[in-house]
Amino acid sequence: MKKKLQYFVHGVALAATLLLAACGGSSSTTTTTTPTTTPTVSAVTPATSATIGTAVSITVTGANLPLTAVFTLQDGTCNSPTINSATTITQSCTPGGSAGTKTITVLTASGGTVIDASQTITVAAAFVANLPDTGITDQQCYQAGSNTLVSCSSAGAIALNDQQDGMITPGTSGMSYSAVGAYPLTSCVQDNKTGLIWEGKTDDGGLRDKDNTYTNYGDSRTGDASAYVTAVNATSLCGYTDWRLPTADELQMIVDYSIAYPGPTINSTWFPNTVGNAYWSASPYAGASSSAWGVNFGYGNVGFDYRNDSYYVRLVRAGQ
Ligand SMILES: [Ca+2]
Ligand SMILES: [Ca+2]
Repeated sequence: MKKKLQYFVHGVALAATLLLAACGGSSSTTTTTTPTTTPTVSAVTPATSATIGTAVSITVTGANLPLTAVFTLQDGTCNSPTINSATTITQSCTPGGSAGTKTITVLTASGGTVIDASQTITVAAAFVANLPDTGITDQQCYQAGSNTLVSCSSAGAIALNDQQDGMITPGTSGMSYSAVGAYPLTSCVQDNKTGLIWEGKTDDGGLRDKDNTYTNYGDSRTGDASAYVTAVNATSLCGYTDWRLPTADELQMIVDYSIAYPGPTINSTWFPNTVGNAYWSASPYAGASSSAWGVNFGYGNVGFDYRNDSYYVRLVRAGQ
């Protein structure tokens, strides 16, 4: 009895449903059946500042996005969304592959169907820092028992060591520099190998005149290289405020060893107003806190001296 009643109720309900469907189908005021919740994608940010191998936060904006929606990055990997709303999806992604235009594919869910694949981001190649060349020429090889430099093709040089710099990569072709935007070389110059941006020196009697010398106490006292760093950063030289004293290794990287004493042992076209003498570095001398390392552009050698001695200074900042 109870079962029969259930069937009966069901039958009435079914009939009612069919009746409603019939009425709806024949209605002259049919409304659209397209849902108002169609997900759409309108933009992706950032569009152009991603780099191969570096994680970047990417945000897709749109409307009616499912809360399960995710996106993928062509040739890259993406973490789960940190923000997921009907209008915004934010994920951390690491671009891979080669530089170029990469498609952002928005899906209904991880492994779901595609909502949109029309957005792209531009991915730049990662900057790979290299060591610049030393400049040592094919006439600057050593042979046994002498400090006199000889031809690298001589029997004596080959006998001593057949892998000398002047044999393997002679000359300065492995050095490369460029201007920084429209700034003059007396303001700044970039080493294309290391990516470092170097201060250019002036000869105008001003703050950055080539002839100015400084102590190297590092305590911001007047006349110290540390005070000079602060002063240069206050001028936003070449648009930057992160200038610093270079390490001894960094400073030696711009020495051109093809140039003999008295130098200056540097490419004077790219580094005008360089003095063939000692420039301070930020590297402390481990043997005594009263001393620090510097590079002498008369010979190109690295040496240390007392911090109260006054030498020249050329600042540097990280490139890229
Ligand atoms: Ca070389
Ligand atoms: Ca001067």
